[in-house]
Amino acid sequence: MSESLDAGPLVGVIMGSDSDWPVMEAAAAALAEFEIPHEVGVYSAHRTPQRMLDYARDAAGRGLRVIIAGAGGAAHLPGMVAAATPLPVVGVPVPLSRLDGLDSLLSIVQMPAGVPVATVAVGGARNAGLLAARILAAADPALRARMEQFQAALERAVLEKDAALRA
Ligand code: RP5
Repeated sequence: MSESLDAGPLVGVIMGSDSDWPVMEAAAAALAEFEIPHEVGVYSAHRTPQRMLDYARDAAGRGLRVIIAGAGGAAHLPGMVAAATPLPVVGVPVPLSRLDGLDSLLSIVQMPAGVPVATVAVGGARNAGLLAARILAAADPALRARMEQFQAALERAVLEKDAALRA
């Protein structure tokens, strides 16, 4: 992106437990594809509530522009972080072995009016990273151009598969 490479992180990728990382790493990978500086960390709404609040309250002042928060089960992290920061928060419902992530999804998506969390699909961490990239791209023409190239590549891939099926 157009910002200098030694800039601090613009996106925080946080999760309620290190056990969420196998899902959440796709968000970090998407940000890396677009060369967006980001940081990762574990902040539990239930086990480290004060640390979570400190992170949310300090995030904007540290230069972060978007927070991606993933959690599973009683997934309160994205909503609590959204309550304590003015930054856009993207929520990722992490699927656990019981209930297939439906509990995570409903815990994250059903926010009260005034406290939005942009919730992606269950396990949709890659889309969370791409959404964060789009949010940043709204004010960054170079990043927006890269996103348009990415979308064009998606379209080409579908057309090639269509052509292969028809051949
Ligand atoms: C949630 O509890 C975490 O986000 C994780 O998805 C789930 C289980 O955490 P661990 O018991 O694996 O640490 O808060």
